[in-house]
Amino acid sequence: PPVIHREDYLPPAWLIPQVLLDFRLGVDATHVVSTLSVTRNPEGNGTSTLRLNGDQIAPLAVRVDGREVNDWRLDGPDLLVELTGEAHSVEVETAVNPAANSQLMGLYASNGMLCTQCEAEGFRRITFFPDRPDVLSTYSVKMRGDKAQFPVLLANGNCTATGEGEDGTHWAEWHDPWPKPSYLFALVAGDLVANHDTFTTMGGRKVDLNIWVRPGDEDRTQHAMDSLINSMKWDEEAFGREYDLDLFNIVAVSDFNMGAMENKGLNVFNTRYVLADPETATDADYDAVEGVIGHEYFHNWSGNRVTCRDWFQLSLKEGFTVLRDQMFSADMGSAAVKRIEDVRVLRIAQFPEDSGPLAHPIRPDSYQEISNFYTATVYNKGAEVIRMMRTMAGPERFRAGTDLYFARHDGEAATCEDFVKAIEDGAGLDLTQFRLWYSQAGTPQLTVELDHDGARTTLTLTQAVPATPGQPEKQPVPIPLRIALYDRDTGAHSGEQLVVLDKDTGSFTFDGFAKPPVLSINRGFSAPVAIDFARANEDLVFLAAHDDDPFARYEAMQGLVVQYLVAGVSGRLDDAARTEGRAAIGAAFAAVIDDPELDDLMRGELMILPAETYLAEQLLVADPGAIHAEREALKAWLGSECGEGLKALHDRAAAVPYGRDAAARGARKIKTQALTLIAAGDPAEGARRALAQYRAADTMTDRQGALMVLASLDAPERAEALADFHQRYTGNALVIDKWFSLQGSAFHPEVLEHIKALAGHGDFTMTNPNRVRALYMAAASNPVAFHDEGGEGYRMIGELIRKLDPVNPQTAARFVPVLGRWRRIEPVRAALMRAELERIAAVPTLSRDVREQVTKSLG
Ligand code: B3K
Ligand code: ZN
Repeated sequence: PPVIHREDYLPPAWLIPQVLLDFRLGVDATHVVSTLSVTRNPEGNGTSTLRLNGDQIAPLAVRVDGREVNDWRLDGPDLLVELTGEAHSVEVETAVNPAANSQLMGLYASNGMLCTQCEAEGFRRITFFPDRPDVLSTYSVKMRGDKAQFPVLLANGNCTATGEGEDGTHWAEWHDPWPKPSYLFALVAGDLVANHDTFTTMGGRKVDLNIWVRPGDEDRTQHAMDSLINSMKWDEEAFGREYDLDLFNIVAVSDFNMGAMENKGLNVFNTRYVLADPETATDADYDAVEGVIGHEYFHNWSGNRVTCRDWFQLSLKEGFTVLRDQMFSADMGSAAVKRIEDVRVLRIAQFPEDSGPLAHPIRPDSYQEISNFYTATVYNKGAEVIRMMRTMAGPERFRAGTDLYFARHDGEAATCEDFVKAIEDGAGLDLTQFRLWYSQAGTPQLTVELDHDGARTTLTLTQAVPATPGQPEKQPVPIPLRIALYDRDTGAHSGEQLVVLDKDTGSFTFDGFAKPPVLSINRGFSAPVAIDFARANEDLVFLAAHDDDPFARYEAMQGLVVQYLVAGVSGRLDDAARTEGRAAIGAAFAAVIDDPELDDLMRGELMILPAETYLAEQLLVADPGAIHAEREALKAWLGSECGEGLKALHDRAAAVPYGRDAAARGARKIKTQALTLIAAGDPAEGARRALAQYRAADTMTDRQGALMVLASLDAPERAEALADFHQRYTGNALVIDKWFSLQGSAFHPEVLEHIKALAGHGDFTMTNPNRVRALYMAAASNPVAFHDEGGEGYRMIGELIRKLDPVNPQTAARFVPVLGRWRRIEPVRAALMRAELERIAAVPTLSRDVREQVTKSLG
């Protein structure tokens, strides 16, 4: 497949100021007439050929200025039309079969309704069009369909007219006044009901808000509506951004490739990010709904009003919008906990990407299939990069920078460079060297040394950006580090400072400490780097107890555990070191369990042990079996060492009544954290308590937490609870997803057998991405299942990829990176993983999506 390079960008030869779309809707056949006003782009190359992209569609008729023409040509999937003048009307007819569209890109059917997904290149599966984000048009849409089958007809913008047709049909016309690229087009037709509310913007515009769901689901939409209203208000206050239409529609669909889509005025959502009530959604689900509703809403400015010039600029909208949704969620709840969660996601999902065969800069240089670049790097590292600019500028100057960015580029298709320039000009920063964060892949490795001599303390920092595919040599990047130095005796520091390391190595000196101070570094995770700093357990215990930066406190706890476990799996722990390491962790843990100053949400965070993938990341070559065993052994030790404290914590939390406030949510969080460790230390006690928690549960948080613990136990209570759960929630797809997922993630000795049985269960289907992910993403992230010594887990994922690829290539490609990690895994497993990739590569009919990921993973 051809490789597309960022350097080859050329402006479009033709522009399309206006589009008229006429749909005759049917689940098996939808007929589309598209009328484009076409004008020559003065900035284009002057060609007379109009290239309209297509994908698995055929032109039924082509008309230029009203007359049918026959001299059009096909170039692969694209339609080429010769134009003689400067401006023409070009009309193309196509027909598509939504029911047969299992890729869920373009126009497809989901539960009898019709909906669209166009980002990045789905519009070309509906009609022929210059399907690139720098062609902006105003859209008028007319759709006609059976009134009983499709009582609700929605598209972008405002509804301008409706009417009844003959033989039970009706129609609606929609007009979106804001020019947009084709990837933001959307249409929905189906039997839907709305939760309706209104919002009045800061400028006094009254906006109608609707959250559309299938009849019966409307009682689970209030949290989404509250989140939407909070988002609209927050964006006015935090970024000065006001909504710009009289209507905002959200539609929930069950078959969806990702989380949600920010189509102008008509966001389409995966049901899992809309529907929530205490009986069926966990507290984490509530947070995810709030975050995704915010994310898509914020795209209205960062993405829609200012869009991307080309897909290499994806992080322009995604990195910035992730930062905005993170800031929003931080303001809505606990900022400290939110930061810890975001860093955990970055470390689990993005660090491995950055150190593997698929590593790419946040602004990639080339791609074969753009769908493969909706990654944790573009999204989450992209957000971290912009967050660093904010840290260096401070909040007010950063805001001046974003104001300038929106003012300068409103209505345009912009580049990452435009964003950096606007922040540079508006915030008054010199970002010359900082731009390397956009062009270099790889997580910078920072080595820290702290020397104390007399009254002078010297901090020496050394950075190295690792080589990544296609980038053997790297330059040093500016690394902004928030630091504090603690006096050991007073337990206080004299103020936080920002140091920026912009060379390979740099030294910073500090005076006034009689004894060597304790360094708190990268506070708030001010830079997305990996830190190598060998420190005494004593210092980490000190910070875990004293640090006034909550992230740094969490980091100290993690550091204690990471140092211990990594030493353990590397065979570097003799009996004495093991005893000392455990004692330090046990003491820190006991302090966390008891500390009356801690709120329970934060306590719950501090009790989460580092993930196995993150531990593997610390090793050049990892043995997943050894990591799992060492981590489980520590859990068991902690569970019995702190057993009494954990049981008391579990009892206290179980007595807190239901509420949505931080205290009640915190209680639910520590309830399951405590239960997990109790079960590790004493499985029988764990099973007993888990079953009691399961039976008494008045929320999904408690019920799922208990069931998760039971699912990993070889106890009689396990089967009983799993059967009850399935029967209780039959018919509720999102909860049945949980049932699949928690069995796929279980650390159960027979988990592979369980997964095989679940794949044959009547509720399993390959055509629903949520269901596929529920079972198989759980399996692929479960070290016991995936890294099974005999290679059974690798074969299972390999087989899934081969089976899923013809159905839904985008979702299939998402499973390749776990196998692509083989170079960092011990040789026996590595060979099995590689063999599985080769088996996939041998399939001649692979999609472009899977082909690109597999080739790069083997390369
Ligand atoms: N912009 C969409 C992602 C579309 C992915 C298409 N493969 C969702 C989001 O980031 O808001
Ligand atoms: Zn986004």
